[in-house]
Amino acid sequence: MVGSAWGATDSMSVKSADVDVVVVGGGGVAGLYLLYRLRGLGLSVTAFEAGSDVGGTWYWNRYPGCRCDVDSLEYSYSFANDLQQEWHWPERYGTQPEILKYVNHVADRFDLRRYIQFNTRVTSAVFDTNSNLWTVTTDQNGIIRAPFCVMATGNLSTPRKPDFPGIDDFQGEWYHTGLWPHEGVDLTGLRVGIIGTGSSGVQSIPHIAAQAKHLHVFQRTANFSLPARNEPMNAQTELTHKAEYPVRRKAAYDTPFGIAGYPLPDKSALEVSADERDQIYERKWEQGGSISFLYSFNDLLTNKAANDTASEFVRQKIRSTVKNQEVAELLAPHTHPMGTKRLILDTNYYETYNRDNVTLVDVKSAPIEEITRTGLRTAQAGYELDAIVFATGFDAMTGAMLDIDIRVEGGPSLKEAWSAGPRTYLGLMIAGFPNLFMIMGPGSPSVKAQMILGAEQHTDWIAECLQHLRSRELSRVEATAEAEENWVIHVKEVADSTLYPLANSWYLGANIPGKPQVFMPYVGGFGPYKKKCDEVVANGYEGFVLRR
Ligand code: N01
Repeated sequence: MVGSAWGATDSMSVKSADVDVVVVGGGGVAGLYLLYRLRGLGLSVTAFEAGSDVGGTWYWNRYPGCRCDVDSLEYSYSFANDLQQEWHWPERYGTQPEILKYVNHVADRFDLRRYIQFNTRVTSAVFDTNSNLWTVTTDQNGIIRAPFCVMATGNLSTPRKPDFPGIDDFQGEWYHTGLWPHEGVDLTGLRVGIIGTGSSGVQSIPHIAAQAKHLHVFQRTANFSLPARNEPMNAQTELTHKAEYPVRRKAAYDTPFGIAGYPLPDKSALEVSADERDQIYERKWEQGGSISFLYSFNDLLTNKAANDTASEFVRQKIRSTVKNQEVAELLAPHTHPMGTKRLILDTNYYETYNRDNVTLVDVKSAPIEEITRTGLRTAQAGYELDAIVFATGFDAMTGAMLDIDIRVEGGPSLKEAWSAGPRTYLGLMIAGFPNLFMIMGPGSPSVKAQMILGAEQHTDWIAECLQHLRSRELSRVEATAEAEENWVIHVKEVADSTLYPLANSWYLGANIPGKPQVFMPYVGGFGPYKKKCDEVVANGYEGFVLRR
């Protein structure tokens, strides 16, 4: 028994706690900062991590070409100035190995590994209202009790397992991009098929094409992808950025996506002439990056006619890059407005279709029917393959939490509470589940903001909340049903005022058969969201009940 904070006095009912806080998903970028912050408050913490080491998403996603789509100088922790000044990012966008190296460095530098139990998956978390304790059980037969539990389980951490008929009979090797073998995969000289053209597929396709004897890309829905324009880190850019770090990090909190340095547009795409519009798009296209392109005008995500101009610009770029116009037309997206599914950043994606060893197969018109012993068969033809890569995505935002049996004794499980879709207050807590926090849960900006900044903001909020409780000898915090209901309505209203719901995206849960379709991220902007979180605290934790 530790109970350094809540178990310390007789007046508290939590004396049998093993630790103050259990963190589920301790090895990811959020989990590590939680450990740093909570240990800094003098709280005892144990974290569980399914992976054998730190890294979270960057530990699991090791497919060829994997890199971040946010500039590396931005996609990094802001909590320690020494760290951000000393770390050198070699390229504009961090590669997966580079980011993993960075996360490992952070874990070592702040001595965080000692609090993490690796290779351990949490299977259940049950709250007992009498003792005020979460009992957390793991697949290693571990049981630990703590008054508080934080889910840092990640938004894109539950790979969508391929369930194609016949997969077990396939005689070649198959891989999922989100569970890529650590030792790497040599596809040299092989006949490879890849299913899926989201970010993971688009990033890996040029790399796999360079190795494979032949690559068949099985595309169901074409996506919008923009050039990343990756390059070696420019020394002057790095110097200036680092000098401005304190100002930029502060400013980022007040921006729509948690990233500073992009002036907000003040014009509609429909306010300017077609020539001027194309010049602006052209400039952004050359600069690379998704936020910059989305900031071409102020209404690309809210006005369909405005968005049509940007969507068509990208389609034209595809037509002018891909030599075979039938292939170009298949690659040109028509199913959703640009930006309403996660915009992809690529390097040489469309150019790859000009290679002789790459064939695009439309599996919308002729769906994949089965995996065979020697390849796969669509409704139209059979394909002989030595290896299949599934870039089929994730059960996003709720998958990891719903894989755990979370419940309050005598009450409904989380699965039951979320049977019609996730419901949260601020994406931080859930009514009916006391002392259970989430990092970037549904209803928070989460995947629509720079995720490391999002993790820091949520962690800071939780840490301050715990400190507030401890200083007042309180032991329980819970979101009210009313605050949750109002927030759920607000999140939906905000989403409905944009074009996002027009896409069948994983933001909506549309990629998982049977998943309730609820728009999950908060798209009102990171700035307004943070302001709301701060106001809630300033108003005495408005919408929460705090008690002994
Ligand atoms: O997954 P996805 P992802 N038959 O869901 C197809 C982040 N990320 O791993 O659209 C045929 O986007 C599916 O087709 P459709 C980023 O936030 C970031 O690529 O459902 N096809 C789709 O094409 C991203 O958005 C980075 O019709 C099937 C694809 O599989 C998120 O992770 C890098 C199918 C899945 O695309 C997820 O990206 C990588 C079937 N039965 C990922 N089932 C960076 O930082 C599914 N598909 C750059």
